[in-house]
Amino acid sequence: MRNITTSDLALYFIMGSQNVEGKDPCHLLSEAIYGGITLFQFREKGRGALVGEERHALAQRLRSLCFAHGVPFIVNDDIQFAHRLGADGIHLGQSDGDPVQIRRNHPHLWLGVSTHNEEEAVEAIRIGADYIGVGPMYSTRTKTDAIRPIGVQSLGRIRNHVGSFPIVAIGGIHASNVDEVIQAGADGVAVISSITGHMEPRTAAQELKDIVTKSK
Ligand code: TZP
Ligand code: MG
Repeated sequence: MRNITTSDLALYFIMGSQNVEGKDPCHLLSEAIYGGITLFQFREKGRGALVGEERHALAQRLRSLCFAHGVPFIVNDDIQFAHRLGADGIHLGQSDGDPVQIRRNHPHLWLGVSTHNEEEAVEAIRIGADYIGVGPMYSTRTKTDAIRPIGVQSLGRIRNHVGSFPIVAIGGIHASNVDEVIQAGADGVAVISSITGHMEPRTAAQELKDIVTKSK
């Protein structure tokens, strides 16, 4: 895989079947793609998440959609699964797997790491992450075990610490707060519910993308 760029992070869409509220995940993703998302993360996790063959079948369909449209496809947490799907990358939380070993064994995969402060950010860069997630920016109902929001001030401090290293901000991000997140130093925004929960996911993605582009 080519190196990640900050434009890949502009509108980073995350979804699993547990996020779609009865909608068709493939339709939702294709609408989001037509709306201009720049990257997709498959995150099948939490209450009602699919497992086994059902999870694999859904992931394959979403992976094919991304491939057909040239949208990078990243898998949350599970390196074996990422490998099996031919994913472009893997995203790890602070307590998921062994990022050093994953970096070593899968040099061609993009590696993203969730971080919450300067120390975690510096450590992620040291071990060879390609980008960091920073958040939660605001309160979110989507991730029930999320830590309390760290806010845009913390994002700004992390940005000052890491120079131009690629950062995507996450957590409770909607059209109304994208601008301040970008102003605080994020290269892009990672969202779930502001696209999956919108009546028109394509319009939602277009609007978010537009604000990211204009805020830079
Ligand atoms: N990690 C930190 S907050 C979050 C994740 C996966 C959930 C983001 O969902 P939403 O709906 O965009 O707040
Ligand atoms: Mg994780």
